Amino acid sequence: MDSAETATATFGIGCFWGPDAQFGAMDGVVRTRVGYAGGTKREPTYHDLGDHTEVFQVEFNPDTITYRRLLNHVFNSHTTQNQTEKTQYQNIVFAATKDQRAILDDFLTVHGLTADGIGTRIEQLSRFHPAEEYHQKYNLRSVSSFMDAFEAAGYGDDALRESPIAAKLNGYAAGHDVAVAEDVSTSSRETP
Ligand code: MHO
Repeated sequence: MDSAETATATFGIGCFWGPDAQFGAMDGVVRTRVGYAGGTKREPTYHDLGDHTEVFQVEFNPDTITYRRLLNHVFNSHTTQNQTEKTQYQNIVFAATKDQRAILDDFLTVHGLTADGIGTRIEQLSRFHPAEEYHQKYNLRSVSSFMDAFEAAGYGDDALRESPIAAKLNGYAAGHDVAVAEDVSTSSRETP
């Protein structure tokens, strides 16, 4: 799959390790990344986050899963009324484009919610700062046989983070159902 055919969505619903795996396992989610967003600090790091929040980013195939479906999962995966004071773990739903914002506004309306009436922050994404390599595909990293295989195949840190297969295996390692397509042998070969 070519990146040009995918769209990208970014959300914060607490520690980013969990949703990285949960959303990575979903049909239509092609790539995942975790990082920091929502603040203004220039070069946030895990130990020096400033005003940023832990977020996850999914690159998805809109023919298989829509932004609206992703919103559905996001709103089922957090409580809109209880916002934590800790900026690091706040719930934030980002819109990256005008189209996403229109879908988000409609989603809220359909569910009887308003941006001002919920604790969840509803914001325009300005910049996504990728997190350190050891936070990417966190669950996958604890399975040494998988990591050994990626290393043997020549994957570096960036390639692992951007790998569609690693996103699925990360979900699998966290215990999520990962659909295995029957036509897997005919899909294009992934190279790091
Ligand atoms: N420090 C917590 C959360 C990590 S998450 C990347 C833990 O060890 O579970 O914020």
